[in-house]
Formats: sequence, C-alpha cells, structure tokens
Amino acid sequence: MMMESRLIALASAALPVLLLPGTSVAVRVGTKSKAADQTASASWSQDVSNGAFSDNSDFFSSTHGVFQTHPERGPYASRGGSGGSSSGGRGGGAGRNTFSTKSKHLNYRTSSTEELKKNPSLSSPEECARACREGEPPRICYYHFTLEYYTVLGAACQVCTPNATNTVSSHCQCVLADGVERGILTANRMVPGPSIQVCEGDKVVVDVENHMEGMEVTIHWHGVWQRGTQYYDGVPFVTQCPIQQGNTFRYQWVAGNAGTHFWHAHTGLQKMDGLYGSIAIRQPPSKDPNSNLYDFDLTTHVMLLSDWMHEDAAERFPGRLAVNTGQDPESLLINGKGQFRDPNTGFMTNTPLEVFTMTPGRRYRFRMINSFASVCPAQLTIQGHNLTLIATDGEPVHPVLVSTIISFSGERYDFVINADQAPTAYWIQLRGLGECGIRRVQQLAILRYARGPYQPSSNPPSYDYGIPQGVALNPLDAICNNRRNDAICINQLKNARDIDRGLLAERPDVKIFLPFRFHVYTPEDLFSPHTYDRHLVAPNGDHVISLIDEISYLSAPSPLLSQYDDINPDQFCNGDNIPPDCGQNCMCTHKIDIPLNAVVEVVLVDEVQQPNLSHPFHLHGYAFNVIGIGRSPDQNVKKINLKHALDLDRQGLLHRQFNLPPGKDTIAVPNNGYVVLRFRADNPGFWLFHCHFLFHIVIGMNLIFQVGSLSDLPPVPPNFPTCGDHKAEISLDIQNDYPKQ
Ligand SMILES: [Cu+2]
Repeated sequence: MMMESRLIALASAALPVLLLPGTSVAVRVGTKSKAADQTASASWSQDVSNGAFSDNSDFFSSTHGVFQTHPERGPYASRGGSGGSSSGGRGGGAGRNTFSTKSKHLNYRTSSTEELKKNPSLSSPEECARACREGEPPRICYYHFTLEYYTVLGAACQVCTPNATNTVSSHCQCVLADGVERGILTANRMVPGPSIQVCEGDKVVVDVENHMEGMEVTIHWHGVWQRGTQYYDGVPFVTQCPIQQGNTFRYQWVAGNAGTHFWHAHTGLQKMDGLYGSIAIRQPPSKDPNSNLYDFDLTTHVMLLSDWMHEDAAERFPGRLAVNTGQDPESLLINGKGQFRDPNTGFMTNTPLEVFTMTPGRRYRFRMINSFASVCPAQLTIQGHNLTLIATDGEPVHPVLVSTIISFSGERYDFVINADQAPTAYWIQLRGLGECGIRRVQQLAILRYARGPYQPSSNPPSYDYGIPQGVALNPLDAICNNRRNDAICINQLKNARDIDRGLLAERPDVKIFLPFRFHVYTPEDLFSPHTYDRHLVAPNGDHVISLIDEISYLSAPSPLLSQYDDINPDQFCNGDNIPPDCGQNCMCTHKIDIPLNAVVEVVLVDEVQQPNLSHPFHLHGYAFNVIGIGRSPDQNVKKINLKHALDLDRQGLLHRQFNLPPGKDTIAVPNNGYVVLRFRADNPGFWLFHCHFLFHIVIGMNLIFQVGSLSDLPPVPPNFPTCGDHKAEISLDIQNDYPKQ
C-alpha cells in the first residue's frame, strides 16, 4: 500500500514523470535524435577515429558510454587544463551544482574529489574508461566510494531522474530500482555502485569511505587475482580487518587479469542491499582471441543482473516461520533498473527499464555479471537474437552459439550479439529459476536498434510464456557427459588460452575431496540455554548451518594475512585435524594448507541433495580449470556422497576431460552431483573458497586455502589496520580502580 501511494505522489507532483520504458529518452531527443542514435555506433574500443568523443550534445541517455558524459559537469570538474576555477568560467550550470549551494556540507562531501585534485599522476574514472591499445603506458585509476544508508525513491527523485548506467558517479542521486520504496546501502548513491572500467595493467586505487552508521564493511574485487596485492582482496578477518564506520580504507591493486568482473561487499548481508558494481578490465584487441567476433565493446553494454528484496536482507536472517519465510527475492534488476508487479494488487510500477542500443549491421560484446545473492539461478534470453558466448569469468573460450544463458551467483558471461535483425526493439527477459520459480520473479530490459522504436511491438514476455528457448548454456539437469542438441554444459566449453601442461597430467600433486551439506538442528538442541549457535531458517522451516567436509567456517578474531601470530592455533582446523568433541556442528576456521606451485585438484561433492539447489563455489586469487561436471553413473545410487565419490574416483569413473578445459573462478555444483576442478597454486596467500550464496556464506559454507608459507608473502603494508579481541585481566582492586572524588 505504501508503495502505491508513493508512486502516485511521484506521478502527480511537479516531479520528473516516470515514463514508460524508453519513452523518457525519446522525449529528450528532439533535434538531437540523430546524435543520440549514433552514439551506439561510436565505438571507442576498436574504431575510435569516427568521432565518438566529439558529440557535444548537452544531454546523455542510457545509450551513451561513460565518456559521453560531460567532464566539466562532473565531480572531477576542476581537473585538467582549466585548472581549479572551472566553476567561474565555464558556464554556470555545472559550477552551481557543485560549489554554489548555501548548505554547509559534512567534509566527506568533497573527499571524493580531493585526491584527484591533489595528485596529478592519477587518472579519473572517466579517463580510465578508454580504448586499450598495445604499447600505451598504464594509468593509475582513482575511485572514491562513499558508503551510506540510503533510500530508493528518496527526495533526490524530486530533483532529477537518473539515466546513465555503468558510470562511476551519477549526476543524479535518485535511486529508482524497481519503483518500490525501501531503505538500501549505496556507494556514491547509485545502484549498482560505481563501475570500474580500466585497461589490463592499470593500477586501480579505491578509497572506500564508510559512513554506514554502526556498520563495518570490506569490498571484494571478484575475479581480480590480487597477485602481489593479497592484502587488498577484501575478505574480513582473512585479508584485512573490516573498515570501521567513519574510516577510509585504500585498496590498491593492479588490473592484472582482463575480463568481466565485479565488486561487492564481503561483509554480512550488505551485498544484497545494494553494495555491488561492475568491473571491466579490457585488453588491446590483439590480446583477445575473440576480438575478431565483435565490432564494439561499449561501457554501456555491461549487463549487471541482481536479485532484489523489498526490505533489508537482514530481515530474512536467520529467517522467519510465518510471514516472508525463506530468503528468496521479491524482484530482479538489470543494471539497477526494473519494474515490479505487486502480486496482491496487480499494480505495476512504471519505473524505466534498462535499454541497450545497437546500430544495425554491427556486432556488440556484452558483459553479463550475475550479482545475485540468493540461491536462484538466473536465465537470460533476448528476443530474436542468438548469443555467441566468448568468455566466462574473464577467461576466453572458443565461441559457441546459444539462445539462453543460465547463470549462478558470482558467474560472468561475455557474449556477442549481431545486430542483423529487423531494426526495431526487442525484449530482454531475465527469469529467476529454482526457488524463484515459486514467486515467478522476472525482470525485463530492452534491446533496440538505433533509429528504431524504443518499445517492442510485441507484448512483454511473462514468466510462464517467455521468449522461445533453443540451446541453453549451463542446463540445470547437468547431464554433461555427452554432447546434446538442446544445451551446452560448462565443462563442454573449450578454453581459448594455452593451458599449463602440469594441470593436464593424470595425477595432480594434491587432491582434495570436499563434500558439503547442511546440518539440521532440532529446536531442542539449537535453543538449549547458554548456547548461541548461528543458524538459518530455510524456506521449509529447517534450522540449518553449512558444513564443508563436516566443518562450519568460523571467522578468526584477526586477519590471518596480516596478524597470523595473534591467532590461537587451536582456532584452525580441517578434515584431517578436527578438534576433539567438535560435534556435528563443528565450528572453527577451516584452513587447508597447499604447497606453493602445487597442482591442486578439488572434487566438490554435493551432499545437500536438495532438488533445485546447485551451489556455486568461488575461488579467490585464481581462475581454475573445470575438468569435470557430473552425477553418479550408477543408477542404483540415488544420492551421491563422499564415500561414493571416492569409489567412483578409484574406479576411474569420475568424469574428467583434459581437452582444453575452460577457465573459471565460480562454478555451480549440480545438485546430487560433483565438480572436478584444478589450478596451479602459484599465487601465495590466504584465499577464500566458498559457496557464493550470501545466506550460505554467513552460516559457514567457506574455507581458506593457505598457499605457501608466511615467508612467501609480501610484507604487511605500513600502518595496516589491526583488530582483535580485547580481554584484559580483570582487576580485583576495586578501591583503586574507582577514583574518589
Ligand atoms: Cu551454498
């Protein structure tokens, strides 16, 4: 009800009217329509000579790239040739917005621009989002994230309507999301947060300034290997202490491995409330084995998919029994945009949908990021267009043609769309599968051809009557041992890069079987006096924790990487060293030691065996090769478990294939199945390996690989923050402790 009245207010007051998808752009276009329509063809990746940057139109739409925004209007206004006084001489609008307001602002208002003004060797985000050319010197790209509690449909929406996506800072602080009011967490008052778009080899510096009252945070750069910069991987109590409220932590890392990645909060449940954004690390075309397959790689063609609740994620943890049970989202977003139909009233919000624009006859690289937090797989289909898959998790593959992509939390898929259809507008449909099928959550976006209509002529696809599907990538049934006509499995993709031969040898140096499951508490056990065991209330009402190899991961009180000696060795455990009497809910800091440079094989075995639930495991610090995906070939085995997987391996029946196994850093383990992956442990450090479902992380579905010894690590950065328990001796001298007046 609140949602409905709020929207009526928006539409009736003297506010920017939220138009139907696409029409807001049309309204703005007027005489500039030609310029607007041509921007999609303004490549900057391979064809920058055709004037992409010379479009001086005084507006921009979501079809424009980052650098079509106007630097003199942005927060970085005073940099560059015009010096610090640009607000005086450059036409009033911009200057007024930035400097001439009457309010006194908290000092963190301008902290985002200070460092750039002060340090001329830094490049702004806009300067770094550029075409990458061989032989050009790397840049140092500076970003500032201000993290806050914020609101969807707040009063900022009375001032302006946001229309740029995949940018670093929005000129409009209004967050629309799916048009339903709620409290959120934001970086720079945007959802998704700032986009980091750089060239391979650049250095990325991000100052994370935490102004979330009473909250601590870390940011993880998902997919970035952090070679030599282990301290900036952003895992709380593994690589750093969480950033306290009011503090700024400076992350600095080299964009060493190209590809489509993303960043997100790695603390608590903050990711699901809005703390995520895209990362694109581009390469010179000569370095991408698939660069001949596309003409454009636009900053605006990043497609970040997220699931969305209409309340704080913490409202669902540990979880409820009666109202809003489970942890499934109400809605989905595409680049932070979408619409929502209230299932009770049938009322539909009228917020703008995301629009991607292509010029007829050209081929476009899209960078899709699954930033879901819940357990739902995401299915993306585009009306009338096939998708040529060219990379996953940043690693190139031999191109394959599919018509729909099923992805899991943490995965990325890059694909090419050929704009060879009738030049009109098409629906993009994103469906939540698995548990999300109960609520039938979906979201739409629009793919349009420049100069064509903004709105598809066909009715929007519904959850049950969707866009026709042909070949699916990543089928949920995980029947992956043989070629099939209707689907391509991840282990059937072919790596487009050379593979370390050691990884293809029959025997790895280290083989690790990791079965995982839930432990189900009885209420009597869980709620016995003086015990406070963490738990999740699953949708079926079970109270569970996660176990990997019979251990539920518990954070250490200090980071292993920077304060190893402060941690009691008894805190650590693993399958070979389970503490005595650890119980069925054994909780400790699960750490597996791996010699530096060893070839490691990990076999993940799903003992959860819940239909509709496949857990995606993400490895920090590396990409691994997917050697095998499967289910038991033994028809008599209804449920796989560790013992059965070991038997299969002994008989040589675990599916492995060594012909160009694809590289990835996140892989879903089919339910009641297994995954075999390998990597060479050549990046020393403490690397988290975990299920990427947010609510499984917080109940312990994690472990740490310690690769190498402490002496293999670079020194702790100077003045690195520390943390830990404070348990001073209890003084018995009350008289002296309490000063007399
Ligand atoms: Cu999981």
